[in-house]
Amino acid sequence: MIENFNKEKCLEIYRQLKIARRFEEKTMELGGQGEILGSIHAGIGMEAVGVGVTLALKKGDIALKTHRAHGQLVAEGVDPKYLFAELMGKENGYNKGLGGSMHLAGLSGVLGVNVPMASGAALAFKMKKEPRVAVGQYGDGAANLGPLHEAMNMAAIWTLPAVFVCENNGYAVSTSSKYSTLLKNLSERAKAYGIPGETVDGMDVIEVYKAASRLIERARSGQGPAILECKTYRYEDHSKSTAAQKLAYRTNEEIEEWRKKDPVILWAARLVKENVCTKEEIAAMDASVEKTIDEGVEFARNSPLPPLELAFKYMYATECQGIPQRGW
Ligand SMILES: Cc1ncc(C[n+]2csc(CCOP(=O)(O)OP(=O)(O)O)c2C)c(N)n1
Ligand SMILES: [Mg+2]
Repeated sequence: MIENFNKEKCLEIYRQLKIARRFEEKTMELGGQGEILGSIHAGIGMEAVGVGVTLALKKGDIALKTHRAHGQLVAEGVDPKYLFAELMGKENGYNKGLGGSMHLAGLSGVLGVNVPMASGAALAFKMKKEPRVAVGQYGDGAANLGPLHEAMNMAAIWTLPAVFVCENNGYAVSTSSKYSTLLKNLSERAKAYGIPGETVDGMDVIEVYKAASRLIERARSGQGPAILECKTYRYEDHSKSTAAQKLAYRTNEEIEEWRKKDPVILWAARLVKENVCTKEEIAAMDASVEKTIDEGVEFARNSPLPPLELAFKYMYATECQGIPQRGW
């Protein structure tokens, strides 16, 4: 038993961390082979944040995620096979292959909008008197965008049921947060809105879960929003398109230090050390995750590409010179 989690739940948390990790690693591999076109932002190393937040949500709550959240979606229970199909541009994908990586449900490729969207959703929950909470996630780079502050302030003055989760991985593309803020902890900004702000070890799934569930339940009980900053790290370069940077803007020592805190490896080690499960049970879970990933890739590979007409079907504009009539 760790926290209030029995053995089954502890293993399920391990499955979520591991499948998030393997989904992203496989996605990068497929991208490198040219099987996934376009850019991919991998969150390898950051799994404890998405999984910890997911654990803290109740049915009906929503998490508006960043461009780096494939792993979190898989941990939430999204089927990897349809997600792989979407990333490969196949018709069986969640958006019929038309959206790709940055247009998945609950994800946005536009920085900082997740916080205004979360405040908007939280306002709707409050007006409808629904006991739901909206989580808005953002990075250390996005933390400096204007709309984010406006939306946090409005959430504060209207006591909205929202929690803002800052995934501080220390970099925005290749710019260290040392150059974009003078603050040690970005959660200190909460003071400016008159709301609570906390910083936790974002490599520890239980630390993230404990703080997130406390703040989410606080928001649900009508006490308003809060900021939760999770200090974390991404192992890969910013994206597939910037992989040529080869992490040159970091030191090897820094990378090594963070790898020692690997959230997937540490959780497995803790489960074994605290006699929650055996090494063999961890290995069996790894094999089961691998099977799900392999089957998902095969499903996506064997899925058809969407027909050409579909490219025009879901467009809002129905008339445009030179382009055939289209619409819903
Ligand atoms: C409004 C907006 N400006 C710029 C970009 C280009 N862009 C995409 S990700 C990124 C860096 C984001 O850094 P951070 O918020 O720390 O998130 P991370 O990528 O580290 O997860 C930038 C500048 C964008 N997508 N949206
Ligand atoms: Mg960042």
